[in-house]
Amino acid sequence: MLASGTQNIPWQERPADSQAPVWRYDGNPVIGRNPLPGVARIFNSAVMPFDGGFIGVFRGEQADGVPHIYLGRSPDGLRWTFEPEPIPFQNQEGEPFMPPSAYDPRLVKVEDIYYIMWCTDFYGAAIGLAKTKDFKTFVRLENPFLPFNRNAVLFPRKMGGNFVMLSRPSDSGHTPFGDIFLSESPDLCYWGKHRHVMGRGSGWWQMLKIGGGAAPIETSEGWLLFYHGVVGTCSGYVYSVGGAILNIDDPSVVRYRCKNFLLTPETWYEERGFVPNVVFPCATLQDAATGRIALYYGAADSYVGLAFTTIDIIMDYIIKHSKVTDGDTETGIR
Ligand code: BMA
Repeated sequence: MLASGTQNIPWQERPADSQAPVWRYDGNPVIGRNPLPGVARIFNSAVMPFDGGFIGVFRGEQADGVPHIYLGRSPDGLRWTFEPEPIPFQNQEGEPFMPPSAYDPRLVKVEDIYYIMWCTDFYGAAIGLAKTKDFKTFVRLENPFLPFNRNAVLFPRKMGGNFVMLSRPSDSGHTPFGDIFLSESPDLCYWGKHRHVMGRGSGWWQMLKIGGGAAPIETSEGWLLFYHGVVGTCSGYVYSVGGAILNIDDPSVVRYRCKNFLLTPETWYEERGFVPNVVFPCATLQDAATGRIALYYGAADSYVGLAFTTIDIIMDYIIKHSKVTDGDTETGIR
C-alpha cells in the first residue's frame, strides 16, 4: 500500500497482452528534441504535483553543450511548458549564485519545502542542493558532499529527526564503478552517519554501477526505490531501471532487490539518441487511492519518457524475483 500520493496523475492501463512489471506510455517521448529556444534536449528530469497541476525541474542541454536546470509546468504531467531561462539560483544572502553547470536534477518535498538535488561542478562532479517554497525563489544550500559524487536523492521525510540522502560516490568522468550509499544530516549542512545501501551485482544489467533514481516511495513493505543499473558492453554502457525495497526504519538495509531489470532500452527513443541505450529514472508520481505509479525517465540522453506500473504489480514482481546479497542486507558500516 502507498503511504501517500496525488490524484489525476498520467495513466494508461497495461496492454492486455503484456506481463511486463512496467509498461511505457504509448505517446512517448513526452518531451522531444529542441523543446525550447537554445535548448537542444531535455532528459533526466524530475516532476512533482504542485498547485493543482504538476511542476518539474528539467535537465536542459543548451546549444553550447552546457546543461542547466529549467523549470517546467504541466496541467496533466504530459504537456509541458518551460521557463525560457535556467532556474536563477541565489545564495542564502539572496545574491545570484549559479552553478557552472547542473544536470540530472531530482525534486523532493520534505515537510513543506521542495528540495532540488543535482550533479554540479564543484571542481569536479559533485552534488548540488537548493530549496524553494514557491518555485519562484531558489536558495542554494551548501554542497552536501566532497567531489566526486552523483545521483543524490533525498528521502521524502526525515528519519530519527534527520534528513536522509542517497548518493553514489563516483569519479569525474564516466565512472566505471559505483554503489549506492546513504548519509544523514540534522540541518542539510553537516552530513554523516554514512552507510552502504547496496552494490552493483545480482544481474549482468547492473554489474558495472548503480545509482539512485526517483525519490524513494513509502509503502507498507518498505521504501520502494527505482534506481538505474549499468553494464559495460563492447559498444558502451547500457542503462536500465532496477527496483528494490529498503527497510522502512533503516533504509541502509535492503529487504528485496529485483534481479531482473524493470525497464531496459528497447524503443527507438531509448536506443537512439545523443547517448544510445539509456533509460534513467528520476521521478515518480503516485496515486495512493488507486495504487497507480507514473515513472519519468530520461531516454538516450535526448528525451523524457513515461512509464507506468501499480504498487501491487511492482511489489509482487520485485519480491518474487528478489535476490539480495550480504552487502545488501547488512547495515552497511565497516
Ligand atoms: C551518466 C550521467 C547521466 C547520463 C548517463 C548516460 O554518467 O551523466 O546524466 O544519462 O551518464 O550518458
